[in-house]
Amino acid sequence: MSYAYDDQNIFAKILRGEIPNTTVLETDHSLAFRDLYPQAPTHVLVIPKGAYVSYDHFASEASEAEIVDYTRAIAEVCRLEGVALTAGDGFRLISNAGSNGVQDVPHLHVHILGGRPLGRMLAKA
Ligand code: DGP
Repeated sequence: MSYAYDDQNIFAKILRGEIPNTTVLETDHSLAFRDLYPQAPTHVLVIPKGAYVSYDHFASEASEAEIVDYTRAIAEVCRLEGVALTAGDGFRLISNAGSNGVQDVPHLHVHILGGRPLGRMLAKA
């Protein structure tokens, strides 16, 4: 079965310029912008410009150029936000997928969270 991508999702609209965003970094294949509802002092979303639903979709089907660009963009945002381990106190990278992952926006995004201690990875259900 193939991955189904809905081009009416909010991040597709951001990529088309239909909805504003606060950009942190733009590269050939990736865009990083501030989360509208930040849950930590640093809360940046990084998305590929291509139409990918989830991390497994991207990792399976994206070109090597897209994968390299996206991976490096994430590292660059960590550096720009001062949370990279070269100078900062660290961060958490989260990518939710599907209903069990509680993914609200069906366009691949990683959350980069930092700027305060983030507690344990998962709350007890
Ligand atoms: P997730 O549950 O992993 O799909 O997270 C989606 C995130 O997207 C959530 O933290 C809030 C954020 N978000 C939703 N709508 C917008 C928007 O219009 N602009 C921005 N910048 N972020 C949004």
